[in-house]
Amino acid sequence: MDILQDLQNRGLVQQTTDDDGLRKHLSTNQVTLYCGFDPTADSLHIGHLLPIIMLKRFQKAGHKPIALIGGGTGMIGDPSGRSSERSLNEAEVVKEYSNKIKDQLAKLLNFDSGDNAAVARNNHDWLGRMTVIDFLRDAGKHFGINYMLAKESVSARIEQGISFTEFSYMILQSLDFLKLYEQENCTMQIGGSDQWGNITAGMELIRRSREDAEEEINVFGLTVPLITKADGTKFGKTAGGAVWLDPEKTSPYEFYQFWVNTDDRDVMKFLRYFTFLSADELEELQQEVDTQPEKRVAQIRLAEEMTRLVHSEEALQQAQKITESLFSGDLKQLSISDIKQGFKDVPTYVTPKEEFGLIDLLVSASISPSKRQAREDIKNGAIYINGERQQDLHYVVDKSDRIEDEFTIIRRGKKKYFLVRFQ
Ligand code: 485
Repeated sequence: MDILQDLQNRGLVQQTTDDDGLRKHLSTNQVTLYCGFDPTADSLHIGHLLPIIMLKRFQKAGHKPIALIGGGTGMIGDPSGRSSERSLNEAEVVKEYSNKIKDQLAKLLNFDSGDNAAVARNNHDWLGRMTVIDFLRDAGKHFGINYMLAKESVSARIEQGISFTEFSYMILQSLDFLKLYEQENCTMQIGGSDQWGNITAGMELIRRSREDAEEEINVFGLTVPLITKADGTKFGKTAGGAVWLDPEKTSPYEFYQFWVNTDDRDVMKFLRYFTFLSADELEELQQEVDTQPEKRVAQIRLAEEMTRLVHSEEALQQAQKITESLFSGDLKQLSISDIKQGFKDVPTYVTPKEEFGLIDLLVSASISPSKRQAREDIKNGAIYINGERQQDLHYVVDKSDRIEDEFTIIRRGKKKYFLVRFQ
């Protein structure tokens, strides 16, 4: 099956500029394609994952991906999909973000795998050197104002207002496509559906600026769909905010849990979108969802595939160990690093006290609603300190109960965990 058909079957193609032309182009050439990432934060997030995996899919099919870091465009700000003007970051900040994002992309894409190894480029290398005269003479002349005003990224902002800076952004992204076309024979750009206008503007610039060259110009654009969820909430957001690819910002355990929590109605779609599982494997998982959804076999498989892909096999195993220990209440097998990951979002009570009577602690930390209830909880055997049941009403929580001299884990009932942090 050809790659485009596989992508279409998976529901991964929102739009292409020419389906038949692209299918032919991909079947007769090793195609160099690119996707751009602007360094607007110190990490990529889960919203970037689909285009990255898309690059990988093309690479697996023998084509050559370029990951473009927007060191130059990140200084300007893409208005696409945004209802208000962005605030600008300092040059050093953009540079620092660029380096971090480049390292993340290097981890995810094979930067050294033979003849179709992925490469990274940074558009600051050419945009940063361009003079304003060249910009206006060579690029600006090819862009009609009416054409630019008609682009969704601009027209959607007319009422609210848009600076000349963001208005001009599409010309910069177009210059990138032209540059990569001329220097690396890059003939295809991919991105999310908000990038359609910028991608087609680039194709237009390539055609216009190569008019005299009398070559046949075969360039293409492809966008991936916006990911929607059955419950209507936004994909990639949790109570704790965005799901980042940087393990320091979103731990592998949290990342794993994010996927495990996928709705039954979404899980097959996400497996098709994000994993490389075959049609047969997908079919088997579909059976699981249909016949015994409570086992969450598909969700667990999704979480495994994604955690392994973005982090590592070791990180996956750690995430699974934490998940099992928290579920069974057996905390003894957890290391300090496990505990820090697993308990990051658990309600935490901070106290300067050296020691605390258990009943008082349960009430002060809002673990039990009242002293009376706290006594009941202890007597009933519902209270666990660091995984061990404590039924002594007069128990005093002190230094000896602290893990790493810092915190104590209290559990009430089967699954409610709390942290007490001593300062
Ligand atoms: O030549 C290019 C220079 C910069 C870019 C693309 C080509 C970046 C692009 N303008 C952009 O803003 N992309 C977003 C980003 O960087 O966060 C997101 C898109 C999303 C998807 C993702 O990047 O909003 O649809 O393309 C990879």
